[in-house]
Amino acid sequence: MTQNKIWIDEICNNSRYGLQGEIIVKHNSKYQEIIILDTKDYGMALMLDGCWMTTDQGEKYYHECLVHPALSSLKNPSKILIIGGGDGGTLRECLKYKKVNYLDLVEIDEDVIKISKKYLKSIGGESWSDKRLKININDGFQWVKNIKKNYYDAIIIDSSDPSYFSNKLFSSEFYLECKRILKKNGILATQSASPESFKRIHIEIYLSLKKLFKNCATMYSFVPFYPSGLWSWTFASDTENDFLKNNYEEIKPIEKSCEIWNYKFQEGAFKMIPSKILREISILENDN
Ligand code: SPD
Repeated sequence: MTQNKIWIDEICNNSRYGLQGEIIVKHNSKYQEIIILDTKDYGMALMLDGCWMTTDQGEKYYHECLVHPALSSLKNPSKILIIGGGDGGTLRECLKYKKVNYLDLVEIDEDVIKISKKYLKSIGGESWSDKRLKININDGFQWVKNIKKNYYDAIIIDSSDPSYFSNKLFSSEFYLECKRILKKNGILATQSASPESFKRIHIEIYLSLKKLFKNCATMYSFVPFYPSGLWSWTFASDTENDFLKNNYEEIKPIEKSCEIWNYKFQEGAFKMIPSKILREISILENDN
């Protein structure tokens, strides 16, 4: 790294989450400002419109938790939809499952994929050329409306935080379409923001999904440089059985390939619900 190091902060509410490094890319796409910062401790870091999306060294805390609770609970995770996921991390984790034979990745911003392929090689890597992958440059909300019912085994929503163009991906209307295009035993997984920095949004995501699906549960863990560090992922399905019970024979090699996720970690993370969140959810549920 040269001497041109600067600090870049994500400002969320009244707090800053900062990394020091050299700016490698600063580009305005049709949708957003894209920055790649070369940092000493976290490798390349991707920022979209002022929010940290991922870092070479921290991304596994996020992508492993988004994908494995969902895919490892399915007997036959064959057809998968990823909404967003332009850095390739969610894709990489999904492709670890041999039973996945088709994967649609729907990303609205083509430039995020182009830049990630070039500068975040350690994240997407070879996954981008996997024959099972079909990249669709499209709006995720429109995409789900146009798919026939009972189509996917899993839908994985790897969105940015709510903003003027990602808001729709947090709406009940969108979740209802997802439910329609999921197979009977299918599962939806979504990043569900920070219970600390985005408490209202976090609770809304859970309650919206809980209304629509028979089973719904949230797991909590840490993601470096995301606001407050404490993050969450919510899973929903209409199966009669507890979808959090893992019955997948490929699970051991997948656990071995992961840096963060394993089944025991998952069990704990689903129980790690902050008391204040439990209380608020219970009050809101009783109000309705
Ligand atoms: N605060 C950022 C939340 C973004 C979650 N998705 C990021 C994309 C990483 N694949």
